[in-house]
Amino acid sequence: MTTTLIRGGTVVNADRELRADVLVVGETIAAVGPDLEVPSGCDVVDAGGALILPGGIDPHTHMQLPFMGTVASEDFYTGTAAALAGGTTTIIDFVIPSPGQRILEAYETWRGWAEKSACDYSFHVAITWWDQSVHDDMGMLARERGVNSFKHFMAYKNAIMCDDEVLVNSFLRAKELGALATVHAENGELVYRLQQAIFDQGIAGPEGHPLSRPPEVEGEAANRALRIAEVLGTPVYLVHTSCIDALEALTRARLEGQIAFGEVLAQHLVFDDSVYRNPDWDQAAGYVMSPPFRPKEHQAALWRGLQSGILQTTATDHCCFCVEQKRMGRNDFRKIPNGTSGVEDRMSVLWHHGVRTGRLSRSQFVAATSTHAAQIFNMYPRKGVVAVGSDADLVLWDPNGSRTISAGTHHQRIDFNIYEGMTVIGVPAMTWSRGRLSWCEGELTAHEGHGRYVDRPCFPPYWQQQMVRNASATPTRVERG
Ligand code: URQ
Ligand code: ZN
Ligand code: ZN
Repeated sequence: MTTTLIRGGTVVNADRELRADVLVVGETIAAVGPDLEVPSGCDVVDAGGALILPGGIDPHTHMQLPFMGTVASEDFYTGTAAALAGGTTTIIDFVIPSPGQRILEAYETWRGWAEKSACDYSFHVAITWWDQSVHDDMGMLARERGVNSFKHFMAYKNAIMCDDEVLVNSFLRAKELGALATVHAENGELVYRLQQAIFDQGIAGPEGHPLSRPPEVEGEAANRALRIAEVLGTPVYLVHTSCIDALEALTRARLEGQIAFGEVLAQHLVFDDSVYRNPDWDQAAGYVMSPPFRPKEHQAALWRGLQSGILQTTATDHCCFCVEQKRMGRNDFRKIPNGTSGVEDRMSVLWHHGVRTGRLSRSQFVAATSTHAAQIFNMYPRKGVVAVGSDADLVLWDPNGSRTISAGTHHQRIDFNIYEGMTVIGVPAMTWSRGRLSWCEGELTAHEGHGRYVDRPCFPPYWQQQMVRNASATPTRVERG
């Protein structure tokens, strides 16, 4: 069993910073404090004043996802290895059953794919259709497989889109189980019609993508999902919140005491819709993801959402399609596989554009890249904090180190990088996954199969009471009406 003492650093947790050494014994943090004794046979790492952070948690990835007629190029080994190179030590990916496919069968398939992961992983399970078997399988997954979050795509008509009947059935079931409903909030019917109208006008290039998914389309769906959750008393989590319209709906919900959370992608905080006007087709198509990148004013609002706590987590929606795959939509933007990369770049991008600009404190950075995701998805304090007894998922963070992001040097399995040429200050010097050094000063020593599945228990009865209280509040509202 290895023992490592990380000496002379500053531990940064979501609640505070402290000058402290960190002792790791095997896979667990054994001690945190100043001037720790050096056990015999212990490896000593001199932090040299650098920061010791909890390993990043990316609550939104899609490794090797079969989607839009192709398969995402990143697999669970290469993607988790790249995550470790960027300071992320846990991902939450998605089981996405085809409509009509037994949920449990899809879950077992994804579990098989993920066994090669180099860092720890968990799964949200998407509900893409409904019958009694879905109801029953949700119960089994929640009670026996550590699934406490069920995903709902309100976009992607004629594929994985949920209508209101599926949303209501599934949200109710999630509430019964003490689970979270997570949502991709775009009105898929409107997207479908707008895509058709724009294409019929002769706009076939990537510039048609954002035109077919304006902020109103996300705002409507976000508000609908939040209201359905409010009426039913189901805790809800909006993934990749990208615009003011969705942010306003989330703000209202939270101010009314609803159990509602929001996620923002690192890329939505730094890119705007000008990327789609690039005359180079491949360049513009590389940014096709949903929801699309927005006009700049939405970016500023998203930063304020993160600073003020309306948005709690950051993610990447890491879903890689190489240039050749993107070219499937060469003559029709509707056929460009939706998705962008970023699992290796999220932490540095957020440090550079968040902490170094003064938008986020170092503790807020830790909260947004690790702790909040651990708490919301019930992995805390096993994950998301540098504390005795927690998994030794640690990052030695060099706040002054820099790197220029490039497909030529990244570890992600994709032949371009949306951040190409961006120089960021703030980089992971070393990354440990459950005590195993996997990234050190530019050398990646990730180990295929090292990662473990993370059980995420459903929420305790107190949380369910909360939901009941919310639901019971509804009749009062009706009386007032
Ligand atoms: O919608 C998602 O989250 C998946 C299918 C990735 N693609 C994307 O454009 N966001
Ligand atoms: Zn999505
Ligand atoms: Zn996604």
